[in-house]
Amino acid sequence: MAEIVAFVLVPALYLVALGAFLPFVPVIAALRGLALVMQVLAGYGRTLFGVVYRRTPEFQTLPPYRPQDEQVKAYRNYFFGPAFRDLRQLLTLARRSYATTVGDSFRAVTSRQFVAPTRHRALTMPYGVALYLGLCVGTVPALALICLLLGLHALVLALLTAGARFVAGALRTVDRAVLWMKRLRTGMLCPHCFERVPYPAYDCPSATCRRRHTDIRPGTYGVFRRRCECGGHMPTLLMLMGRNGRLQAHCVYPRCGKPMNTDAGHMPEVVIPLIGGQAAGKTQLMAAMLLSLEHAAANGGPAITLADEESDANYQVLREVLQMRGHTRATQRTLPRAHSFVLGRGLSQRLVHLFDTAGERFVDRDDTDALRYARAARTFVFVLDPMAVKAFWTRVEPAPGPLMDRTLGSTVDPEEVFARSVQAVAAMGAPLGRSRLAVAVSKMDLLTEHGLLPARLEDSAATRTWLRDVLGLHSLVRAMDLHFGEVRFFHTAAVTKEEAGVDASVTEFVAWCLRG
Ligand SMILES: Nc1nc2c(ncn2[C@@H]2O[C@H](COP(=O)(O)OP(=O)(O)OP(=O)(O)O)[C@@H](O)[C@H]2O)c(=O)[nH]1
Ligand SMILES: [Zn+2]
Ligand SMILES: [Zn+2]
Repeated sequence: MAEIVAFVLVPALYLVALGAFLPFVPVIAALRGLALVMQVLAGYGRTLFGVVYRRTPEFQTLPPYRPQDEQVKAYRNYFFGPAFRDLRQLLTLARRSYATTVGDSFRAVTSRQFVAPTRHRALTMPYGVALYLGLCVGTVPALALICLLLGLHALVLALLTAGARFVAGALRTVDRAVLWMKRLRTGMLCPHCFERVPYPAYDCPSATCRRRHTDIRPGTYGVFRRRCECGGHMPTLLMLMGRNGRLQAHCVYPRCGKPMNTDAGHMPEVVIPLIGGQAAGKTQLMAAMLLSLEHAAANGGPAITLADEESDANYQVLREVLQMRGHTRATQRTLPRAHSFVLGRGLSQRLVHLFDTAGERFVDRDDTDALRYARAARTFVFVLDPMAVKAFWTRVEPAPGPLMDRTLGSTVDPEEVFARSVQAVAAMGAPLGRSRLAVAVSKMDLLTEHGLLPARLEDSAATRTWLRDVLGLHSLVRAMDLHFGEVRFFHTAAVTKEEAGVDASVTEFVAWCLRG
């Protein structure tokens, strides 16, 4: 009887039970398959969150972009490197997570239903087979879904990267257009090395950092602003710097690197070199020009602010000298420093660089190539000391008396200085034919004092005639007309008058130089 039960009834009942279980197999398999898909998806979600947000070590498979490893010590913009790194990490980790989830699921079924079941194997094995079936079926849509999500991630990333690059490019173009409009297409002038700086370098604004950023424009290190290694933020464009948020600009040339004017790049620049022999009166004339502009500003004219501390300090010394009627120190023969000032307000603001060149420079041939800045100039000033012309002492009527102090005059022949400087400046590629020349006949107060000036010397034509006919400077005047597009003659007395400020001759001269 026992045999009948064991070998006939039980197997028969088991087969009937299996038959009854069979319709449930697809349901169980489908549910297990679905559960696997959900498990894989949850794993992907965790990986994505970890890679993109938490960024803890277990979610890092590639070395990060660190500012200290960069050429420029700043954090990269997410879409210029880090985003692609994230995608690659996500790919690696999502693959690992998928393999782990699927593997673990199979292993769990094997151990719970086949190797170490809690009930009789006859009961667990059919269930285990159904689960296997579900897992096998589930791996396919799970994998497809992960691939789809990764593909979507890559697509969104590609679009955003393209967008970020486009915005950066557009901002650079707009910035360039703004510079173009400010006539700074070829860059700004460095008042130390006199090179044109296409785009200045800027120091990080945080007081404890001061790392230098050579090219802050939108790109790898930020679209609208960049983050320095120290964590401080800085704008990426000149036009994004507010009036009070202007950063200190620096020259980009390695042998210079000195600070430029803070206003550099924010307004058009005007370069006016003062050319003339030693002691012709360039320094004093420049001081008088600045003082005259200052007086004009005080009386409702365009506002003037000295553009940097050095210009300001130099000018204070000059002003005192001028007011004491003392004598300016001979310009030191290091490269001349521009006296830079901002003239006007709002949109009409201009950064004016007056270059007072050391007199010897035009006599010493080797030195003339230091006049690089003259390339940027469209208005030149030639300071002509009549006392440096030999004919002055013999041909002027009435003849200069013994009271006239000859030591006040320059000893360098103006014709020679003019010829040399024109040659040097033209060799540097300055378009003299399209430039204007203001000839300032200096020290006129001394001549007036000694009654050596003709009564009518008001306008340019009269001064020209005087130079030509009385001082015999025919060839010099002709050479000026030949080389320059426009030439105008002024007589200047770079002296102050108690109440009226600077002599009127300087006011008129300055107005012409800064016109246009
Ligand atoms: N009275 C009078 N003196 C002047 C005038 N301009 C210059 N001087 C004097 O002439 C001398 C030379 O003037 P500077 O302005 O130093 O000449 P500079 O051309 O700058 O000379 P360097 O610096 O050597 O290139 C100084 O003693 C000035 O005081 C002027 O308009 N009137
Ligand atoms: Zn420089
Ligand atoms: Zn910093």
